[in-house]
Amino acid sequence: MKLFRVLKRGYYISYAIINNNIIRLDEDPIKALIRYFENKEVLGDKVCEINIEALLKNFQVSEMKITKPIDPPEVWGSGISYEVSRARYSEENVAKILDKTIYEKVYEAARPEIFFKGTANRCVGHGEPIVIRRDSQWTLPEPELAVVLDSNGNILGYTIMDDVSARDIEAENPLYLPQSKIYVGSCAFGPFIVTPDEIRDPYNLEITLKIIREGKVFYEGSVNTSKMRRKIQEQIEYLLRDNLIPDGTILTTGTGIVPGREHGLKNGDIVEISITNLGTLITPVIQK
Ligand code: DO4
Ligand code: MG
Repeated sequence: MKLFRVLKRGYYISYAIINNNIIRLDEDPIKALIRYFENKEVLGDKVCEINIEALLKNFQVSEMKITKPIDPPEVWGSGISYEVSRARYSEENVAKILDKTIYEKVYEAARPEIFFKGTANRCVGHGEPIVIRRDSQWTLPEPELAVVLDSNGNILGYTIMDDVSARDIEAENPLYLPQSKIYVGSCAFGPFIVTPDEIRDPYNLEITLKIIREGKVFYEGSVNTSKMRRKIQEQIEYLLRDNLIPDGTILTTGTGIVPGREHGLKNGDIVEISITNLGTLITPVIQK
């Protein structure tokens, strides 16, 4: 099933796409994901009047506006899970431990980097603006495969996430990581949550990033999730160690596409992230 949500006249309405039918859901989308995970069923009526292509392209069709598919109570991130992020993060003038940068160290270590990323009110959905904070001159999108979890760490679904990061703030001092990662508009996800029965192999998904500036492709990059060194189950296991997570928590699994200083985001850019079977997440960029 593919889950999406719209806002209509101030109300959220959730839908599931199952076998090309669009079902209007009768319950909270996180509960619907749990029901589907447990019993492969949803509560709702069959409908067919939504033009999804138009909604994805224009973000709004008549009174319906697409929005984030759930309100995640918590969002967590995992970092340096690809070789390319180890290398690119290490290019900055960063702290070293016994001659290795902290990023080289964490890439090789048994323990992954797991960090708190935010809450629902810091996240935006498809068509909604991501933010460059007012004290950052170098902010990057981080296109990532993310998993939606229940409180036991079961994967309820997959989605596209942009772990937007103020890279200059983190590069100045790694203790500034929370300020680089957690602020309003620092996290975008969607447009869908896709259940595991529709994702045959999460380690064979192509992730692509485009930054569009003034109508032209300003940056383009891609990576396959086969390059993920830090496997998803391992990340989940560390996240849950002596830690409680609520149903609907999102864990984003790290970036394998790292544009350089010359490709930082600017006010007015459009960020497009696509992942095989998960669709394309499009967000405009605003500088505060
Ligand atoms: O501390 C670095 C954060 C790394 C990250 O967010 C990633 O690798 O995706
Ligand atoms: Mg990241």
